[in-house]
Amino acid sequence: MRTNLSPKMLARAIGVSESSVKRWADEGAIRAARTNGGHRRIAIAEAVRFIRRSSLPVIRPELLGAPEVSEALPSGTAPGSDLGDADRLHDLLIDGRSFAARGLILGRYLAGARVAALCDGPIRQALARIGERWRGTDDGIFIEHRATEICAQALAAVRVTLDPGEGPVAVGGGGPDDPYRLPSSMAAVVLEESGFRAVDLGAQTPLVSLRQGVGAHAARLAWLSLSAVVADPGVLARGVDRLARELQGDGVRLVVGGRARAVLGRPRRGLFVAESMAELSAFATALVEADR
Ligand code: B12
Repeated sequence: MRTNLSPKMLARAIGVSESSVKRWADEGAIRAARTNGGHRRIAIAEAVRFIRRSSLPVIRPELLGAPEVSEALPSGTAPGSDLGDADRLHDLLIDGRSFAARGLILGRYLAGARVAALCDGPIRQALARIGERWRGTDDGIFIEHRATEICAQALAAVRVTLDPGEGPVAVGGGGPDDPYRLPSSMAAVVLEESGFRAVDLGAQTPLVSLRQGVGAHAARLAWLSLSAVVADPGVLARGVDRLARELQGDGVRLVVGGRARAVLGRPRRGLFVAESMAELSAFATALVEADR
């Protein structure tokens, strides 16, 4: 993605006249800065925010610095045309077509889909199908690694377009001994879309390191993804309990999710156990709004 655009480039990308874009900028519908020479410049995060909110289709994604979108969605990014995305994404991931797979996700995002919906929908479903395909064999491990990397790239491409400004900080990661990297990076992008500045400590984060990260960044929210089946669920559950109590004492909310979240057993004080990225998004948005 580019860092900023002229009104002419944005106009051509979305198929409107340059004068319309200039008028929207002057009316404040699009925030634009001025160069030393007095020309309007629109930050890419602002252009993407405007495109998504206005539901305008992107006709020439390459002008936004996202040529992969035309590869995946040759007819443009019309909103609401997402039936069958999980199947398409699955096929692209199986074939290792990273450019088109990234384009599909980025295109849906530009068309206005919430990050959480993309994560809980096509990405989760496509990967679940990939997991079923080689259940009980080692044959598909390279495909699983490659598919994970492609989805991580797509999430990173979405993330560079988000600008949470001076929002509160959230810190999180995957559980200790947990190799799964996507759930935590999804949480980071979902939180950035909700207005948090997210610091992702990645897979295999010891609980004590998560605690340190929260302190170092004066975070308001912490997340933990538990995806792997662990050798000693009791140890993990007690560790999360202690973490939740400590964070609660500091006024920090802890959200835990992931396929293995059931190890935590009964509901615990100071802990929000969520099933999906949509729940995380709703929780985070409410916190940001309460802080305003
Ligand atoms: C990719 C993959 C791997 C890769 C991971 C690469 C990496 N660096 O990330 C590798 C090859 C390492 C791997 C290893 C193994 N895997 Co694996 N793997 C997968 C696969 C295909 C995708 C995982 C993934 O990233 N999914 C995408 C994520 C985002 O989806 P999700 O975890 O469901 O998360 C969603 C929600 O749970 C929620 N959520 C998650 N975290 C959080 C956090 C918060 C705060 C919130 C609010 C919500 C939330 O939101 C997400 C989006 O909706 C899954 C299939 C599947 N169903 O997911 C199998 C799968 C998980 N693996 C499985 C198995 C068996 C293994 C191995 C044992 C294989 C082996 N023979 O060694 C090892 C074990 C590793 C371990 N220590 O646990 C099984 C697990 C079965 C079970 N009993 O749970 C699965 C389900 C495949 C299957 N159908 O059999 N795997």
